[in-house]
Amino acid sequence: MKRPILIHPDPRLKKLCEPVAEITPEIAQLAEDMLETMYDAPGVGLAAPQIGVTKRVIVLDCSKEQDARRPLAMVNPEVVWESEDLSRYEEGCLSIPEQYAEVARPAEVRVRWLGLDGAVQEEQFAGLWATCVQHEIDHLNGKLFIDFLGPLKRQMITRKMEKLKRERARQA
Ligand code: K1U
Ligand code: ZN
Repeated sequence: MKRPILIHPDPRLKKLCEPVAEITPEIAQLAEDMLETMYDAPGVGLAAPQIGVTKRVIVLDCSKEQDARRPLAMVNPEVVWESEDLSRYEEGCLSIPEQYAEVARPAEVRVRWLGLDGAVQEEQFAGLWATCVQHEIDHLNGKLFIDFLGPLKRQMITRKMEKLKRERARQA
């Protein structure tokens, strides 16, 4: 089931999310809903707090070909290694529509997570996959890409989002 995506500013997007103690059918359903919501948006990643669930679950698929999808669902993901060299990428966020800004992050990261089968997995990511997985893990810690920007730029984007939310509320 597709779920509505929260728009910044929203207190649920600023919360430290709780670790998942056990992979239950509810967690598997949450991941499935998140993937459906992400593909529909469309986006390349989504974190549970973006649909109002403050649990440490993310999904991503940065594959380029539509017919070679690689959906990944990660429970309790953590970066266990990061490269010293940084890469800059123009980031977007489904909770901050139509706003983009360059963010510098480690170019490569190694991530450990729990799969939906309960097994621990580990993989090294580069390129957009590395940028996206770091962006999604930041969401689990209440951090948005605009938190990397200066206060003026951040405030300008926040005001635009407040206006967008007022307009959407009027249309509803
Ligand atoms: O977390 C999110 O809000 C999802 C976000 C992930 C992301 C994108 C770019 C850099 C870092 C993290 C998005 O998916 S924004 C939409 C987007 O990038 C996209 C949309 C359609 C096709 C390809 C990309
Ligand atoms: Zn985001």
